[in-house]
Amino acid sequence: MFEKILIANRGEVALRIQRACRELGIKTVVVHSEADAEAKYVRLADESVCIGPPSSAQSYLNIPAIISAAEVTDAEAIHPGYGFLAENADFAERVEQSGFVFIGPRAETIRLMGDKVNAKNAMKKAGVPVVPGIDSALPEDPKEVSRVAREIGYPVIIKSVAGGGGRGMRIVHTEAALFIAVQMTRTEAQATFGNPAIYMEKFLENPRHIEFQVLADKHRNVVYLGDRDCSMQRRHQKVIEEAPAPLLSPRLRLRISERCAEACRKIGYAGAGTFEFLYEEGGFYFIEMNTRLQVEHPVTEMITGLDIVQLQIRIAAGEKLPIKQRDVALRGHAIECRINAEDPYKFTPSPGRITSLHMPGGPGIRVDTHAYTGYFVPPYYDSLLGKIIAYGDTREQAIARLGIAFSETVIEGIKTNIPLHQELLHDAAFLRGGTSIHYLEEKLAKMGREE
Ligand code: MV4
Repeated sequence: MFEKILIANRGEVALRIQRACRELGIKTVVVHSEADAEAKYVRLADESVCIGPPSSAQSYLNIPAIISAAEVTDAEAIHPGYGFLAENADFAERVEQSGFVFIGPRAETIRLMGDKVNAKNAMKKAGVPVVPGIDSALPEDPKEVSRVAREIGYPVIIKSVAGGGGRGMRIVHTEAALFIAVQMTRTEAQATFGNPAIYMEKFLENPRHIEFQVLADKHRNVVYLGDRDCSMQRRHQKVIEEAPAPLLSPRLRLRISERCAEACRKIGYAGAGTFEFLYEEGGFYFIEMNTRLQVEHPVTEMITGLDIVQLQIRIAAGEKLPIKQRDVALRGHAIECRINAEDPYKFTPSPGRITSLHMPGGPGIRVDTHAYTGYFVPPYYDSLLGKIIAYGDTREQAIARLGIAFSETVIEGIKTNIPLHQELLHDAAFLRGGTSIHYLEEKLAKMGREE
């Protein structure tokens, strides 16, 4: 096992990774920007290195500075967390070339999944159901493009090959709108990702977002840890996630899980991974694979009793998975509410000093946050302050516990989205479960809170 790990991230996930290291007896180094010098996880780490000014580009995305920090502190491995450099294949490659272990899949795997057309083709070949569409980037010839669109059938969606996570997409309903949309998406793809390649899929009008968590070691052992429903979102920012996905047939869950595990074996996947699907009318359609730890990993930890971050570290160290599939039991229900420092109605960021903070506790409640009374939320980064996660024997119990948790929670000095969560906990459609990816935006529009 490693003696020392460098954490190349900030905020609640830096603290989460630190807790996993501590339990494994591993020393921690955190890198931080000038804006995060006072952060709790920086003080709690065994060592810390300031790697640059507040802007992410000059700190958390500064590859040479992070590798130098690993060198001077004699760390053996680097955990990238989520966001920032977590899915940057060049970073993973440079970490390994510098003699450190990257805690995540091989650079080659990250690169494969970063190309969304290659990822889809690899999954299709491995028996995972994918969204209908073309299996290569779109050609230049407008006649060919309109032939492809007719073949798929309108509405279609045009996406960037190098995109993902909802950036650089366009829905097209008619042939008349096709060429302009293709041109605009290409231009945007070039500007945003430095790669003009785009592809086309059938547009699914009212799906749910359901993802499957897997863990694979470097010895071809794979386990699946069930699914999560992340449909409650606004502008591609998830708000609530839960495991297992409500109202899903156990047979279908098992079938898709096994396909995902088989795909991992086929591509030699190693590490924690998430298969993202759209689910519509009883069918699953793969869209993307995430090759990192996800923000919402705690709901899976709560229903499996496993520590995904510790397992990531053990896999990176070359250990065999300590569990077989038959040892994995999904029990109960877990729901995570993301707490953001933002206006609950306008969604504008709300940085500043937290003058008072009380977090909930009690049966079935887990709080992952780096915030504390007196903490200054810097304006430079994502507004995620932490997560409140509730576990229950049933979905109803998890929801009831979330209600109690919010009644205990106090965050003063900044605005948070807690009022939105409290409203959603009483929403009839949420209580039924199984709402689509459009539900929250439509609800907000009806309440007159958007546009
Ligand atoms: C789609 C889609 C409908 N049909 N693909 C958005 C994020 C990126 N990961 C894929 N996304 C979508 N792809 C087809 N063929 C609808 C979305 C989508 C979405 C997906 C998951 C969660 C939230 C979403 C919000 C808007 C659109």
